[in-house]
Amino acid sequence: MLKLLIVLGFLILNIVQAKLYYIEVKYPLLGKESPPGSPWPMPHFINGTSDQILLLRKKKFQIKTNLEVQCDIVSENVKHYRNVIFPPKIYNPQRKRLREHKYLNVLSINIAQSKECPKYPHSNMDESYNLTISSNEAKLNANSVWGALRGLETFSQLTYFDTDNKLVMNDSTVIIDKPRFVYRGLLVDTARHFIPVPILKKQIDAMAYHKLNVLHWHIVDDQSFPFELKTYPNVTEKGKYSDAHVYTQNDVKSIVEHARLRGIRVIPEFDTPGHVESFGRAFPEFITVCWKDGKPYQPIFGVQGAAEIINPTNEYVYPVLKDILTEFRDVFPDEYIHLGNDEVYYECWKSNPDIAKWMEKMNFSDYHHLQAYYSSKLLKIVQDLDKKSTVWQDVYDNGVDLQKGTQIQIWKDSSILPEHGTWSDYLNKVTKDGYAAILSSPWYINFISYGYQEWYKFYKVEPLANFTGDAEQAKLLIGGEAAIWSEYVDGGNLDSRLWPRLSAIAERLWSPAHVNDPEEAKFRLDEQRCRLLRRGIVAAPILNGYCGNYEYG
Ligand code: CP6
Repeated sequence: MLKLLIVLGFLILNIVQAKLYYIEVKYPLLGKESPPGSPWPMPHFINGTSDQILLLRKKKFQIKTNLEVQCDIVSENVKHYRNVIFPPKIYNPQRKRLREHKYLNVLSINIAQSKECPKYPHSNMDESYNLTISSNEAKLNANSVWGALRGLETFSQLTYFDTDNKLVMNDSTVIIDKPRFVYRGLLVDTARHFIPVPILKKQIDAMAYHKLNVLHWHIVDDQSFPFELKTYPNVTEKGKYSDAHVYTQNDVKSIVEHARLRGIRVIPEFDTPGHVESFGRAFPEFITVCWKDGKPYQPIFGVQGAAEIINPTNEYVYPVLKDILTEFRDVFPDEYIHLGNDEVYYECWKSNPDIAKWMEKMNFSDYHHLQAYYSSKLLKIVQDLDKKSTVWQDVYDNGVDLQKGTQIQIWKDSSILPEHGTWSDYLNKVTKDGYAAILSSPWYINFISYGYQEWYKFYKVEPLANFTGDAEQAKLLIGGEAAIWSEYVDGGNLDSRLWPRLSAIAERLWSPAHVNDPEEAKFRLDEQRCRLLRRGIVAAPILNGYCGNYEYG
């Protein structure tokens, strides 16, 4: 009897252990910590009430819309999300029949503005939506097509593969969602290293997976000028790294088009009067001659800390810049152009005796006046082109009088540049003066360190933590922008530098402020990382790197 009990006990123990082993090895992160199908970024409101599971079948599942006009933004995304939801590579359900199951056969998209197909995403598009999943039908309601796009993304994230490799979704989910900030951007720098067109397009897709909506294209800088200029082909000729490292205007248009379909604006930056070494190769006469020990010398980029900088007293500069900005206007449809105006080192201007004489004539006592003179002229050019400007904060810091519509991007912080104030101080000041501000300082994703995962730091940033203004003033903080300065980045390592670190920032900018616990977020972020792998983005690992039935590479 005792023997029998021992044998039985041993058997039971074995079975339990085997079961535990199965759970641990096959699904180490599923279960309580990481509900499959959890969305990223977290919606404003989400409520799941059922353990019931719905099955989706590629041949039967339909996406319907109420649109009364042809709208490529919607039809293109219905197609795109079908491919995302039913990836050909891994959709291989076992034929095993479940006795009790329900199917989800339809997603009905209802867009309130059913007669409108907007052409381009813009600064105040309505991205709100709500989504209800119930047996047989899922409903996605939005005011505009932009909300429909964001809702389609969330819908796609609610699907997952169950243990039998069947594509499923939990029944009875309700989501009400809207962005916290209207401006959710990424700066890519294609001047330090060129990034091939297909890789940029892939990043645009990945941005849409995170509901990001602005691509700030820092297209030219000191190191190279990869933008095809038709009015001054010599600038591209002398400024490019090689023939292969040029974005033709058709390339640019195809990128803008790709972004448009994903609800992403493309804001180009033509950074002057500093950061112009590559531009200056075709126009050496526009570059300030610096003086040292009573002698003129042309600054050589990077030598003795010198940087080439445009000479604002040369009146021939402005018509050329106007032509170039006109070309920018013609290929970039967004309402904003970024004028840079950062890191203007006055030393060279100060050393030049001709500039000193000119300043005397103009009654300028301070070199801030010279930058103000230059910046105002460029702001006027952009205004005359019917565009609005974004500038780096330096323009504001130097006291330039700016039109109220101008957006100011905050990039300085005492933690990286000890001589400066904190980003919160700058935010307080800029918005107090009535300007719209975009926060970038805490989100340089090109910086890497060792010993901890940087996404925690990016995630924990609370843009309004030290905000001193009232609610009206807070509205002027329109959002944030991560930056991937590309001194050490090109198409080869961009995926894993951007993702999933940028995912953390995307949640900060979309989700309510109270969604800020990294210990909760890490499981969802790990899921999101697996989702990115399945979608062809080689994102870096967060937890143990295990992604169920999916292997990367
Ligand atoms: N390039 C350009 C850069 C930076 C800026 N402009 C930059 C400098 C220092 C830090 C981060 C970015 N690499 N054109 C300033 C906006 Cl810490």
